[in-house]
Amino acid sequence: MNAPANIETTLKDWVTDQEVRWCPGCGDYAILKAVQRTLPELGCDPAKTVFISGIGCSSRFPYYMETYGFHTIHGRAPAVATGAKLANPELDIWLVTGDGDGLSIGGNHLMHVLRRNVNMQIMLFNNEIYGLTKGQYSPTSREGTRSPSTPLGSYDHPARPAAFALGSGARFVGRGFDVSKHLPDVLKAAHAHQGAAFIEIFQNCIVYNKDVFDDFAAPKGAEDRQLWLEDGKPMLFAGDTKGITLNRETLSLEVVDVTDGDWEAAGVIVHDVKNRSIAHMLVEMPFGPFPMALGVLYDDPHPTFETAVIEDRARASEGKQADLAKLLGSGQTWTVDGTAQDPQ
Ligand SMILES: Cc1ncc(C[n+]2csc(CCOP(=O)(O)OP(=O)(O)O)c2C)c(N)n1
Ligand code: SF4
Ligand SMILES: [Mg+2]
Repeated sequence: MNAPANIETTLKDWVTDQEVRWCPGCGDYAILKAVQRTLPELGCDPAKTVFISGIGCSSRFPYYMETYGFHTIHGRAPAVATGAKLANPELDIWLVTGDGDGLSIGGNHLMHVLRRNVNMQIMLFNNEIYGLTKGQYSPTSREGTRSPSTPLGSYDHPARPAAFALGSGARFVGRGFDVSKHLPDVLKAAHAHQGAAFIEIFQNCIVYNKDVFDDFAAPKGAEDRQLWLEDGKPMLFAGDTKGITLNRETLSLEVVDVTDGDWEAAGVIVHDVKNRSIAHMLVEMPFGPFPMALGVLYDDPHPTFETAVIEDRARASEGKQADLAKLLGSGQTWTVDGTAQDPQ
C-alpha cells in the first residue's frame, strides 16, 4: 500500500457499469464483492487505486472496479505494475492474476516482483485450472487431473502458490477463499503491509473444476479442516480441540489433541507472523493429514524496491538541473543529411 487515504466511500463507489462476464455461480463474484466491500473500510481513494491484471477469467477483474485499471498481456502484469509503481509511487496497486497467468507464462515475472518487494497487493485466484481457455490443466492442478490437454490425467506434481511466493522472497503471504467471511481481513492485512503482499485465494470454477476445494471450503465440517492463523494466538482448530505442534526431534509439524482447552500442555505453537521458518512449514503443510492453513501465514516487512529507486534518483539528481535538450544532444550524436534514397 501507500500512505492511508481516509477517503469516505461506499461499496457503490467501487462498482463499474460494465457487464460482469463471469459464469453464473463463479467464485470470482464473491472475491469481487469482498474487495469492493473492503476498500471503503480502508478509506482508500478510487482516484489513487489501480487494478492491473494479466489474462484469464480472473484477470477481467479491473473492468469491474471503478478505479484505474490495466488488463495487460498474459503473465506480464507484474512488469506493468512495477512500472506503474515506479512512475507514480502514490498509486495503491492491486495486481490480479490466476494460477495459469501467474505460475505458467508469468511465473518468472511473478517471482521477480516478489523478490524485488515492489509495494503492491498481489491476489492470485487459484482455481487449479485454465478457466478462460476452457479447462486445460494448470500448474496447480492435482496429479491425475483429466482435462482437454491431459485426457489420460496429468502426471506432474502441482506447484503451491504460497510456497512459491515465500521461496521467491515474499515478505507477506496470506491465504483465503472466495466465499470466506474472513477474506476481507486477509485483504486488509495485505493492504497494511508495506511491500509486495501475496494472497492466494482459492476460487471455485464451477464450470471446469467444480468444488475442488470443498474438502475444506464447504460450510459443513469446515471448522475441522480450516486453521485460521492469527498473530500471537495458538494454532487451534476443530473447535479448539486440536492444535499444531512442533516435534522437536523430527523438526516437523504435527496435529495434537487438546484436552480441556489446555493448549499449552499439548504444546500447541503460538503463531508468530514474523517467523519465516514456521511460515515455510505452514505453506508446505499438506492438506488432509493437516487442516488448510488460512489467514496471514507470514508478515515481516522489509524495505521496498521503489523506495530504494526513488532515494537513489534523488541522490543522483541532487543539485542538478534537468535539461532534456542537453541530454539528447550529448554523447555520440549524428545528423541525418536527408540524401538516403528509398530502395526501389
Ligand atoms: C501469449 C498467450 N498465450 C496463451 C494465451 C491463452 N490463454 C488465455 S488465458 C490462459 C490461462 C488462464 O488461466 P488462469 O490464469 O488460471 O485464469 P482463469 O481463467 O482460470 O481465471 C491462457 C493459456 C494467451 N492469451 N496469450
Ligand atoms: S470458466 Fe470458471 S473461472 Fe471462468 S468465469 Fe466460468 S466459472 Fe469462473
Ligand atoms: Mg485458473
